[in-house]
Amino acid sequence: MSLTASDKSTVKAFWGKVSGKADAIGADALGRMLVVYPQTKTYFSHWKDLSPGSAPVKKHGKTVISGVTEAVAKIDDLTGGLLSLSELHAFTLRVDPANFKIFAHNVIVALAINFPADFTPEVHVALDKFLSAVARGLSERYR
Ligand code: HNI
Repeated sequence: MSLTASDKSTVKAFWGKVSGKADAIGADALGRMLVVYPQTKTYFSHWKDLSPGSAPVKKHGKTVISGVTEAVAKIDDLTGGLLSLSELHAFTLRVDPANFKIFAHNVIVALAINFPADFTPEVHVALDKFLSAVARGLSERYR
């Protein structure tokens, strides 16, 4: 299902509220993913500590969520906007694209927990569609 104009403005408005806490959201989402879906740990085996709240989880959480923030800015052309990141994950990092959906789920959980009042069903569906579109964009270079 593609993002409607209303979904896009809902995502942008919500992200405006979240942006001050984006780094913490990224770290929370990444830490959760590594615990709940331990198969994702293989990509980060070069880190010293993969537990929630560890230095590398915080650092990389910040990196990944800044990619999501960029995607919000490029919401009208996610396929084009995410091409180089897709290329990196496909050919250099060799991340199985199934993991993009897993990460999206963890971002949703982290957002719902940290912004319970703002996380209305309308925000939930708009974010779900947006993060699915991000996962699709990141998967573009795999085929
Ligand atoms: Ni991802 C590096 C963005 C999902 C594994 N990733 C990055 C970087 C960005 C980024 C930005 C840094 C690029 C650079 O150095 O130029 N990653 C994103 C985004 C998503 C995502 C926006 C999803 C929304 N990445 C994932 C997932 C996995 C993943 C789901 C694996 C489970 N990414 C990596 C790995 C690296 C990485 C591995 C390199 C990290 C390192 O420490 O070397």
